[in-house]
Amino acid sequence: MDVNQLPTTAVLSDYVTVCELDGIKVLRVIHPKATATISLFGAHVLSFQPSGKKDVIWMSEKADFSGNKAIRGGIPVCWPWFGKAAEPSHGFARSSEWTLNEHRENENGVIISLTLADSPDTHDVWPHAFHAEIIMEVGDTLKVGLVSTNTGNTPILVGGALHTYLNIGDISKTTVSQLGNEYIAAGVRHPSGGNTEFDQEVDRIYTHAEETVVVEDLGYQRRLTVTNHGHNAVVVWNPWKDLSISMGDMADNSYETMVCVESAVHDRSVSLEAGDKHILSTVIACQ
Ligand code: TA6
Repeated sequence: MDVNQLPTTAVLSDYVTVCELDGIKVLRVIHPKATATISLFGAHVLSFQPSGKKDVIWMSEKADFSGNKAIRGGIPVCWPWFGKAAEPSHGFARSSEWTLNEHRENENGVIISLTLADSPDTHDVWPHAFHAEIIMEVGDTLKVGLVSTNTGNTPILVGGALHTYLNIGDISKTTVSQLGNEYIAAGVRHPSGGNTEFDQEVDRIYTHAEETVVVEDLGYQRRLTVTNHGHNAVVVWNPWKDLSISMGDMADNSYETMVCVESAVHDRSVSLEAGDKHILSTVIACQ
């Protein structure tokens, strides 16, 4: 996606403009440290490129930007649950319209905060009062924090994931490491050597990963790191060929240049009493 080609609809500051991409409103950050695009639909980071480096975040060339379905690629915000714990899969946050709360900037980068609160629409799928905030810090690295607050009077259980799609040179020359000694796949626990390479579909929930997970990308001759907090799992996903072909919003061979490394609460195990907050975060760096 060439962010410079998108038509500008408003200028918010020296570094932040608003533009439109098909049916969605996008914040475009162009700063000496990095460029990024962030959709208000889903509070979704669409792109992040530190100055002088290749894109760090992968976006599907067939992604749907109509605002009618979740966007394939970027950093979907899966909340208030991960996966198929309830309907819709991965929660409703990634297909909700968020509100721009704040933008700030200095010589190190730009900070953008977006919020979502409960409404009659969210009560239809999840009958709870809440406030959610996504804080994105675009600079040499990309930091994304998801703050969940229980604004009701009864306890709530939340899970979710910052479902980051990383842009890599070649999946067959990529290793993800520091993943710990156990993963869950299709509901079954397996011992793990702590690394994974890819020659078939990988869809694993690593329950004991280190704080920083390393993605060694020989294709682009670079190393990406993903540092997580507030999570209880790191999910690693590559759909491989057959699943890519079956998905309408992925090109058949697109699995070759992406891998998801996700900061996740995979089991809705965060219990928030009235007024409590929880922060799930991820920091993505490129070396
Ligand atoms: O995080 C991995 C995963 O839950 C996979 O099981 C896979 O289906 C993927 O997310 C994408 O889910 P989506 O609902 O976006 O098609």
